[in-house]
Amino acid sequence: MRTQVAIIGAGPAGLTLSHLLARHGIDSVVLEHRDRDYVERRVRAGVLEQGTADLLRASGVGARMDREGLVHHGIELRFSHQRHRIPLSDLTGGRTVMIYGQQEVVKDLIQTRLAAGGQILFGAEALALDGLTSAAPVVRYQQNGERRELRCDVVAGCDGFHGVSRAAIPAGVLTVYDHEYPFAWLGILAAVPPSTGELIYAHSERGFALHSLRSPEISRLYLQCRPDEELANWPDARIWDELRRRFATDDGWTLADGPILEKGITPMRGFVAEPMRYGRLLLAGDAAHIVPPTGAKGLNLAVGDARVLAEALIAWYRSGSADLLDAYSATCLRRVWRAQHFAWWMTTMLHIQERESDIERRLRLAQLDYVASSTAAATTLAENYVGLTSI
Ligand code: RFL
Ligand code: PHB
Repeated sequence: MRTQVAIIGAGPAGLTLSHLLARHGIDSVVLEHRDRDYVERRVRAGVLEQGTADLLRASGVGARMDREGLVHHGIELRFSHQRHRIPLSDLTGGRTVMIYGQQEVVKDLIQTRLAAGGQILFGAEALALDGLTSAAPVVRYQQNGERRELRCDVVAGCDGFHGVSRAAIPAGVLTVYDHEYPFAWLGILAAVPPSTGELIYAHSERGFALHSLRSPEISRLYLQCRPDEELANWPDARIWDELRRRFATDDGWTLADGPILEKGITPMRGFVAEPMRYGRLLLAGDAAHIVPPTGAKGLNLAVGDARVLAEALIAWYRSGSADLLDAYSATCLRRVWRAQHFAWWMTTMLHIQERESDIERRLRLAQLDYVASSTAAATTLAENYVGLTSI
């Protein structure tokens, strides 16, 4: 089989890329290791930056998001039992975020691609990439127990952190920056109306907690835990009890509980591999970088990479100019490092560390107090959270 762009991975990066390319008549085949049901059910991110929502809308996949997604104009920071609203829209000239589950974005993109005759091969695992420094790369993959080849002009490695694409780059080419944060998030999806209209990022002496949501009936909550924590130690009652303690305020705010539909533990990591290109292989999304989820940036970076890569490939096919492709890695990395810093800043401001000193604890509270009371500091948070337009 032959295509113009071989895309490995049907996550947000790969699907967005395939969709944007198709709108400009560029042919791609998406290879996805998992089955369709699995990728459409995988619960992950929920916050779309204004620019991500705009891109989906402008490219014709935003209709259901606009019907079912929830537009938010602010978030709450909670610490020392007090609540502080960060008015995102007021601080950013009216920009907003959209609450819409990543798996809903994935569903919309898959449906649009298949309806347009696009090829997404589910259950197709890429095994090896060859000829990446030639003009005719080959992706070797396996589907239904059979080994096959996909020939192409370029390979887009959109296969997430554990995929084969980054691993196909010879040793010594990439510079890797990697940091494992000394904590994880225990996340739940619960069938209970959210106890809040806006997301709550809470810091308490027991650790971080986040109240997010998916719909008027479904809440999504997270709490900081140890990276080696086992779910078996967290029966539902303990989770709700711990969340209640971390969200406690002086004004008697209450957290409603309900049946837990899903729970999972996510380790937290900061990771960047540079450059995001090797010959005819271009990495996009989690294949090239991971951010801790506290900044709500991972999905947005994946979609951002896909946008930049689509523009570069469209220019290359149209005019033969490789200028944008040559600039691809540097263009993306500037935004990636901004997000990496923001995610680190939010994470260190909101989480507690084991064995931290009194001065570290007080410095964090001073930082939180500054963000809650200074327009300049709150604007820094707000413009990064909704997504910077200049980068
Ligand atoms: P994905 O979504 O991991 O998709 C990669 C796809 O590649 C497939 N694959 C292969 N296919 C074929 N052959 C192979 N050899 C393959 N190896 C892998 C996989 O099956 C998969 O389908 O990567 P992508 O597209 O780069 O998207 C990245 C995002 O998924 C990720 O950054 C976000 O989910 C991160 N994230 C958040 N991001 C946000 O912007 N806002 C948030 O609010 C947010 N919250 C989160 C998050 C991630 C979380 N977890 C679970 C890691 C909350 C959590 C809890
Ligand atoms: C989510 O709704 O899953 C979510 C929201 C905000 C974050 C991370 C995850 O920072």
